[in-house]
Amino acid sequence: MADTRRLFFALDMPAVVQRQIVSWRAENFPADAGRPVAAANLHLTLAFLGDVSAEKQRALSRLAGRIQQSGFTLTLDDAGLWARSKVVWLGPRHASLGLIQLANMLRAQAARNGCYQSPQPYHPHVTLYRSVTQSVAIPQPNFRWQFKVEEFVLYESVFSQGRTRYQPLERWPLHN
Ligand code: 2AM
Repeated sequence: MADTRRLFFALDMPAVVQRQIVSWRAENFPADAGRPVAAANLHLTLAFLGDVSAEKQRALSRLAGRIQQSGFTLTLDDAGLWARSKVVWLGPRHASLGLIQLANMLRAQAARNGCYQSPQPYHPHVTLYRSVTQSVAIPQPNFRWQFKVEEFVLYESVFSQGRTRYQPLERWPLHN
């Protein structure tokens, strides 16, 4: 679409956790399990906005800046397969209240500004593989990655030269 950008709000992951996830993935899945998400692209989406005009981006960005919320701890201790969307994911077994509140706020602001929001409940997750092969088995989640979330980020999804890259556009702190 002309003059729009594909945007989403998400949580960044510390580079050290991205690396640990990628080595766990290499040790626990066969090479042909699916299309692995690049380490630098591992993130947890809060609200997907779709293709957004500059004007709508400004409005959503202003609203995001008004959010007053405390930081929280994110724990990734679960993994699963969504067979229909052919995705292998990591996520929290129990999402913290802070995470759910932040995602709900951003999703509500997006919906009020005309960004379609799926009626499906919010399932916080980090996509690990796309286009998974039918037979992929999910290993026991024998991991527990945990980190403090102190900001959230507006990303643009940029597709060029056959690759998708997530470009951070703006960041907002969560308060202590
Ligand atoms: P996914 O990893 O589960 O595919 C950038 O594409 C981010 O936005 C990804 O985290 C992706 O989630 C999410 N996303 C893409 N399309 C979406 C949609 N229609 N609804 C919700 N999230 C979406």
